[in-house]
Amino acid sequence: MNTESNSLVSRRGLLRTGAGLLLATALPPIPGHAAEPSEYRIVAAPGRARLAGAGRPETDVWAYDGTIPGSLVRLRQGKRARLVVENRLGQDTTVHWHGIRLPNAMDGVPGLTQPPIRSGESFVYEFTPPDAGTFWYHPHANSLEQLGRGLSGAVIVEEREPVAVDRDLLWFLTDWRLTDEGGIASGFGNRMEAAMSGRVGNTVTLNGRVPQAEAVRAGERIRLRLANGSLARIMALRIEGHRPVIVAIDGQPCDPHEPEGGRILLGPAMRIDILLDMQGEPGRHYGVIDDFYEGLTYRLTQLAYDERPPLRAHPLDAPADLPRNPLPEPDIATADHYDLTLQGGMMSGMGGMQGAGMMHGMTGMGRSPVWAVNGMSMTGDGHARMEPALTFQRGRSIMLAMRNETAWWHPMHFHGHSLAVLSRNGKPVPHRQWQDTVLMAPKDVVEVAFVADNPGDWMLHCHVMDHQMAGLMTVLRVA
Ligand SMILES: [Cu+2]
Repeated sequence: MNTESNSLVSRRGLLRTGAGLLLATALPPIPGHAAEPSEYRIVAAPGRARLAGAGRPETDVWAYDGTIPGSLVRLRQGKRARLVVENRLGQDTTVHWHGIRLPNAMDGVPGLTQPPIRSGESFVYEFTPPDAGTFWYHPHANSLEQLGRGLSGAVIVEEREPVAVDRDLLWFLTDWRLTDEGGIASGFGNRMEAAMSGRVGNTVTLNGRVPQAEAVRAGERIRLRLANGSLARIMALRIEGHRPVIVAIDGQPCDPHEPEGGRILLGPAMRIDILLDMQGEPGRHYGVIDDFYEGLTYRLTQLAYDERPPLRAHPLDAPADLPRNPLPEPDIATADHYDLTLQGGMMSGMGGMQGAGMMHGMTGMGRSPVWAVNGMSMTGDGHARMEPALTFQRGRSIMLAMRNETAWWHPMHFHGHSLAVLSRNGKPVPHRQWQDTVLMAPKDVVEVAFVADNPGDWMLHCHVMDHQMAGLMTVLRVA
């Protein structure tokens, strides 16, 4: 099998799905020109998209390069990237390159790491991605509305050597709350939702369309990159008749393993790469089911086998392991220990935010807080004068115990680092899992560790956007 030509084919296929590239100047990697940076020009502007398919009304969206999701940004591990973002939104924005370990000044948090990009202006992001994997990009300004109106896209950082699969697919999943007329429902920042599960919508798109089916062939091995770009919707995906193998979480390779109970749990902002050997029967269809919310099970899409005989008699023999990224291993024995406690929300048993000691450290703009981290509430998107909740000594190994004292799920995202997930509720977490977004169930206690090797002030926040805006956010400093 010629994996290089396969990966080139899928690269073109992926670029085609990000069509409408009038404004994008995506330069595909050129062999033999290693010194050339990967260069993109990305324009954030209002646009229109046919999310629900033919026969359904178009939706007014805000988009990167006029497409939902935005242009696929394809970078190479260890190779300099230059990303020019032009703002034509009519309001401030920034871009956060979610999960990529980059210099603080390139992290895209307005006030904290850069001035906001004013409408009509541009900002140049330049960094060298150290890790291969599946990442994404989105605004960190007026985040709830800008993300909720469509500003998001995937970043794929290619491994130095191609991975042995027949096809490399991306499913970028986005949840929308659409009106009957096809518009995006207003009411961003509803206080009741902010205190509960956040703005969960009514329409899920896959690569910008309400999905029908994914055409597959028996016998092929697919690397499927799942990314959840939703504001609040958590997903638990099952693939009928198949046994997916998780090979990477949040871009970081793990020991290949089947998901617990066959359900792939994917919180907002999380990415999971799976290897899928297509062992179904030619001509048959198999559902991909999301059953996270009780009573709200739906079929996301289906795998539609064509009639051709299997590509190969037995599943591909190549190992499922992806090459590891150069993450620094924390030294658990000598690590500095810290606690982060998530508080607030409805049914917290504390009368919402009336609990003792809450809100004393409130900073932020506008909205009053509903949530807190270690008794402090930082609301909004990030801004100047945020005092760090914790300060880590640069180069030290850090052990962080995160406690969810609330009655709600929270995908907790830390910028600028990947976290080794050690234990959950006292039980060791297997398969060497590293994450930048750790999904915490109600009352979960999760221990993570990392080396504080990236200097700067970094956001740590919930990626349910309503929760972030309403106070579930803080700053951690590496100095
Ligand atoms: Cu949350």
